[in-house]
Order: sequence, then structure tokens, then C-alpha cells
Amino acid sequence: MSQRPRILLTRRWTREVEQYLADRFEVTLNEPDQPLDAEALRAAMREYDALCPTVTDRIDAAVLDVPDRRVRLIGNFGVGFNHIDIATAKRLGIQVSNTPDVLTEATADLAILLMLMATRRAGEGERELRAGRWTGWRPTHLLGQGLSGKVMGLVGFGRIAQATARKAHAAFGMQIAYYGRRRADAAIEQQTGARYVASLDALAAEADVLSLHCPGGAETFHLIDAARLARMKPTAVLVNTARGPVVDEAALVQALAARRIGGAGLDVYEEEPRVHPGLLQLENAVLLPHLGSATEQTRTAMGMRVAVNLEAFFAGQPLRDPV
Ligand code: 8YV
Repeated sequence: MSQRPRILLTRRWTREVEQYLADRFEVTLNEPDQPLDAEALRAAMREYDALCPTVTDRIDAAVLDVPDRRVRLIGNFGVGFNHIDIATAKRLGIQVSNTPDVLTEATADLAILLMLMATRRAGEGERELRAGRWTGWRPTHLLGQGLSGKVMGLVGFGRIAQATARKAHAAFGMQIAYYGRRRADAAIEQQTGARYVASLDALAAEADVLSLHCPGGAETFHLIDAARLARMKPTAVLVNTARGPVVDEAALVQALAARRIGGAGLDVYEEEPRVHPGLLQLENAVLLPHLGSATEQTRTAMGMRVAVNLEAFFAGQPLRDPV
């Protein structure tokens, strides 16, 4: 009988990582790759030594606090952990790790992609062409907004925001402004060319592109609401690669429909995988299905980062990425 720790991956990971883990642990895969429901997660808490969930798993108190629990580590696949009740995990002595750093560039790239698609009306153009509605070139066809010299306003200024700032500045000559709960070190401001704006309202009013990079959770719920949207410029674009509930989706639909803002580029939604039906009707909304970290390289690196934390934990060492 194997004495190796029992690990459950709640979704399929890249083959490379699944193999790496299978060589070291007794790994159970979720073959059908369907999200597990609360009952299955509760059962898993009794069966495994470590649970490796993702954003599609709701790890709340009812899941964590099961009788005869065996799980002692939650090795989250992802940097965001708003789907895990951290306070309850702490109270129960369950350790939690996440996967910072490795998805920074991929997610920043996607913020840039959404910015470009929204400002250059790429989705609209592609829909027009595929529908056979393109009648040919003309000087006033689908005019977008240029980015050079425009202000990118970043909400939150962690790793992903900083990478987005560097790309926007270096590649498109944008000016960078940011708002965060704390002002960043002068060295980081200097490296990224970013200027601190002390209020979110002021940043919303100034930004040509407002890009969200704050964590999800109660503190940032509907941070971008009707009032903040009303402060934005009529040509401005909202980009969200953070978490859906940071934006009041119904208010965003109204602002976009009334052209009170220019457009939106969204990768995340309030109730994934459900998308507000109003968004689906809007030409000025670019909608991607939570692809921020979706590159082969990044998803393998995320899995390997979970592996580092699992190995540390089962060797009795401190976690590399404790939450
Ligand atoms: C993942 C993410 O796609 O890491 C995160 O926080 O949003 C994405 O990289 C997913 O959330 C994994 O749990």
C-alpha cells in the first residue's frame, strides 16, 4: 500500500503537471473535468491530504468544516483566492497556498488584448465581416480610439497591474496613473513610470482606459458602480481581468447601452460562467471567457507552483506561497 499523500485535483491540469504530481503523490484526477458540487468537495475533505481547487470551486465554511476532515492543505491553482473562506481555513488550522508571479505576464497581456480589442472595435469588425455585412473600405469605417499619450488608469497596483503598466507605456506610449489602498514604493513608480492618484473617483474621471487589478472579495464588491461609471469619460474603456464582482454588471450594461462610456473589455463576470444577457447584445463590449492565464506555459507553471507548495508542505517545511 502506498504511503504517499493523497491529492485531489478538482479540474484537469496540463499533462506535464499531472504527470509530475503522479510521480510523487497519490493523485486523483477529475476525469470528466466538470466542476465538483459542495457534496463532492465535502467528501474530498474527508478523503484526501491535500485539495487542489480552482476558481470554479466554492471552498466555503460548509466545505472546510466537515467532521473527520483529512485535508490539511488547500493548494489553490490560481493567484486569486476569493473563492476560499480563508478565515475559516485559518481557524481550522488548514494551510492555504496560491500561485503568484507565474501568471503575471499572461494576465497583463490579456488586459492589453482587451484594451486593444475594445479601443479598435475588433470584435465589432470581426462580427461584421463574418456576418457578410462588410461592404468595403471607407475612411469613416469603424473608427476607434488611438492610445498614444492616453492615460491608462490602473485600479490596484500589484504585480499584474505593474506588468500591464510597463507594456502599455513601452508598447503604446501611454501615460500611467494608478490608485491603490497604499502608494507603491518610489522605485516601482519610477520603473513603471506610474503616477499615484489618491482617489478612485479622480482616477476614473481621468483615465482613457480604466483597468482593474484589485483582488475580488467583500472589500472590492461593486467598487465600479453606477456612480463611478458616471465619472468616466464618454470615450473611456473599462477593462476587467480581475474578478467579475468588482464591477456592478447591470450598471455597466446601462452605461454601455447609453454610450455614457466608450466600451468595455471583460474577461471575468459576476456569476461565471453566466454572462449578463445585456452584455451579449452590446457591440461596444468585448467578452472573453476568463482566459487571463490561459497559455500552455502559464498553466503548466501554475501547476508546478502548486507542486512546489505541496512538496514543501509534505516535507514539513514552510509553504512557498502561503495565503
Ligand atoms: C485562473 C485567475 O484562470 O489565478 C487567478 O486568480 O483568475 C486565473 O489565473 C483561475 O482563476 C484559476 O483558479
